Amino acid sequence: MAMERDLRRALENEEFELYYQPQIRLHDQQVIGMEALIRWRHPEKGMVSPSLFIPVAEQTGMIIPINEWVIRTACEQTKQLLDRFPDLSVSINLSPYEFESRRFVDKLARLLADAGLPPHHLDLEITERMTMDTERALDILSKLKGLGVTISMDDFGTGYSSLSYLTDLPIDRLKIDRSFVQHIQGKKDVILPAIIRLGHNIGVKVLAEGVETETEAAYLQGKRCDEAQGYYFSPPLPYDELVRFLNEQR
Ligand code: G
Ligand code: G
Ligand code: MN
Ligand code: NA
Repeated sequence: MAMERDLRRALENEEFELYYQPQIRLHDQQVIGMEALIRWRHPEKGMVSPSLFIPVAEQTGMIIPINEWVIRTACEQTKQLLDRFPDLSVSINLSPYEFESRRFVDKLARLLADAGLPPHHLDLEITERMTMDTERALDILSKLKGLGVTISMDDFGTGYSSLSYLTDLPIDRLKIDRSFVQHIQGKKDVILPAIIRLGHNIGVKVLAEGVETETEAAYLQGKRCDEAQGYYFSPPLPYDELVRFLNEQR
């Protein structure tokens, strides 16, 4: 497959780059971390969106070396920031393939050790879809938690699973999907406060994604949402610009 060859070459030629979107704690507006988002600077096509190549990478198995690169790079770059910003943590998006791989826990431990990043500075984003088999998810998640990393449930509210499983899973944070935030001014207003309360009732932090306006940020803070991420605070930034953003915040 042409795209698979392209992806392999992209890794070898260092065409991938990580962007980082800051995550803000609402009550004091402090940056508490950032989500790493991969970008592909294709020599002919320009910037290729991950929504185009991640599915191909997953089908071809190229997701394994690509995400190894993502984790290594995110850990190394975050490690470099800890001297100046000791409380930061970096979130990475896991794909179902690695989540289910028996070797992933060992690999993650090795990547953290290689980078010298204390594990509590790494957050793994999983989706509801990955936890449909609750027993299996419990087993994998408890091993990952055993390393000392944290777990976030990404795109929360868009999945198919029943809510009953949530209390059983050792997760640290719900990331509310941006589709709920976009409805703040509309009729679905009841959903957001309900999700925030649900998160707090099961003892996890709640982050709202896709916050684009001051009105949305203020509303969420009023509803006691813990954290937020979105264009209102910052788009995903190249590493150098992230460093600048962090320095300007202090
Ligand atoms: O940043 P952007 O909106 O273009 O990302 C599109 C999608 O690609 C998002 O759903 C995001 O979760 C996913 N994505 C971004 N970076 C990675 C990555 O490193 N690994 C995986 N598996 N998915 C990613
Ligand atoms: O699925 P995941 O949540 O990992 O995807 C994150 C994606 O959301 C990234 O591709 C990022 O570019 C995009 N994104 C980040 N902030 C905003 C925002 O405020 N509005 C919109 N529409 N998209 C956003
Ligand atoms: Mn995400
Ligand atoms: Na999301």
